[in-house]
Amino acid sequence: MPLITKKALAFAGKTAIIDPKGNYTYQQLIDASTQWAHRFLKGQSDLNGARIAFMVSPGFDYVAVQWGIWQAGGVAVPLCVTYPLASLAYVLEDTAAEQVVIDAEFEYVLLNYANENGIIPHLVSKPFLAEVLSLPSISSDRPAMILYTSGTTSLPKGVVSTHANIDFQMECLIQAWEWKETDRTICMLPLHHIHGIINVVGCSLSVGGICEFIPKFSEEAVFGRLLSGELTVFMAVPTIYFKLISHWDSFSEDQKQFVFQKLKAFRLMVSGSAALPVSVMEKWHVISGHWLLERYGMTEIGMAISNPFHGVRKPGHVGIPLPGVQVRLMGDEEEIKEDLVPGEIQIKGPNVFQAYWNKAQATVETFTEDAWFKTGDVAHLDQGYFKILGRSSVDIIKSGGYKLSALEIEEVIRQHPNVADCGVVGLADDEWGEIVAVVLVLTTDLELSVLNTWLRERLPGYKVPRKYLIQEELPRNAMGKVTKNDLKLMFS
Ligand code: MLC
Ligand code: AMP
Repeated sequence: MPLITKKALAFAGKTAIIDPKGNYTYQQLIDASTQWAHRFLKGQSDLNGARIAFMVSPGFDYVAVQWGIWQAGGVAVPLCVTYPLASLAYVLEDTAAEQVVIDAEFEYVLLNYANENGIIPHLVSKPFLAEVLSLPSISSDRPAMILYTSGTTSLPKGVVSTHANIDFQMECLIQAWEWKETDRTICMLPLHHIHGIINVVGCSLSVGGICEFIPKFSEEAVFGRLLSGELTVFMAVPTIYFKLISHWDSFSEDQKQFVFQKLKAFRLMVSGSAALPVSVMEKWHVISGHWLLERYGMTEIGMAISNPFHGVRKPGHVGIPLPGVQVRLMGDEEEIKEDLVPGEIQIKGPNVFQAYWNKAQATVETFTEDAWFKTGDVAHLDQGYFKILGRSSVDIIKSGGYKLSALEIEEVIRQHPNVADCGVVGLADDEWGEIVAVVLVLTTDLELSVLNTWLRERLPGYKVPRKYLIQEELPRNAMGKVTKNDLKLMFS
């Protein structure tokens, strides 16, 4: 039985969640999730690891469904609420989801597909009242969640985390960042990735705090809540800080003073999921009086490295290993111990995921022989602090905090009948970290707006290229391989 649902009992009468539909206590969360568990079980005693997908807007219903799946012994598969059907279908097929929960606003996207493909749909809009019976006892080594992440393979891989992984990932942040029952935070991040799921919602509800949700990020909505004087913790990706800073630039001097007073009162402000530019960290300090706490993580491992809650938060550095997480830097032959020598970050500990779903070979390949997880991120040490220098694969792009695979995007683009070949790269960008760009070789003329619309039906918006360049051919090296660095240069 997951720690989080057990802990919730201790805070039963307290407010847990505030979302656009209302305020909800921990008791309501427990009751609703118990109902969902029975709805999934349909009289069985245990789901025994069946995958239950859900396309539910961030808020009370999302958490109730997630806890319901866990209480019933299922594996939670959260779906991105902005995915086109093709991307949703990939996840549903790959996990062989048996049941899917669909929020009212997404019925038009998914209900027909579920019915046609033998997946039992549950509509959030249809109330359900079950007789409350006993629920299975779930050991912590059982799989709890599958999140999809893009990597060096073309199609996204499902990352299977156990209950023990998730509990540890939350516990180590609660300890390191001193989460408290009195904390109140806001979630505007998508809930198909760990940043929102573990760091924001999971930690907040594990300590009996209040988690507010806004359905979609906007600078106005987030500033509105930041200035309420009610929040204590704020976590976001660098792109969000960049956007908030741009918005703040338009404020009057009096408004800026007011903003400073309100933000200064926060207990903690965190940035992660992509490199935090030093300029953003410094400007946010002017705006709020806070040195943002930058940390480093990954879907497969939760958080691994963090600047200290107390102590120096070093700009441009991601900090020191979190409690209980082992981190090493590996060179070509041996572990690197000296400062300023680059190596791959490798991780060991109870935070590390169990396996890639149905990909035994990829799972084996991502671990060293002595069982360290290979992140593919390159860093060096600088007086005890890790500094991320880049990634070992040029095909991985981070845009707006999302990890994208150039290979996946290329494969989709190549399916267009007018495209002979293409090469996708990430270009450095102040706001998004990187933006997706593509060099196209066409068979016949093609309106780029037509291609863009075609791609939006097949890829989520954040994977669709922002820059296009048409060329006669792609640059290749002596081995005939497309040289991505030359592709990048074409855009400069
Ligand atoms: C959107 N736009 C982009 C873009 N995404 N432009 C360039 N690159 C991108 N990636 C453009 C759209 O075309 C549109 O422009 C405008 O921005 C608004 O689009 P939107 O879809 O409404 O975007 P918005 O809601 O503003 O999204 C920005 C965001 C979002 C930063 C809130 O990207 C986000 O939620 N990112 C967080 C992802 C996350 O949680 N990652 C964590 C992964 S876990 P126009 O011109 O059409 O209006 C992980 C591990 C760890 O990484 O360590 O945490
Ligand atoms: P994801 O696979 O979506 O979980 O993304 C994980 C990747 O995000 C890591 O492998 C890093 O490349 C990147 N990342 C996360 N946090 C940071 C950070 N603070 N600085 C630089 N890169 C980061």
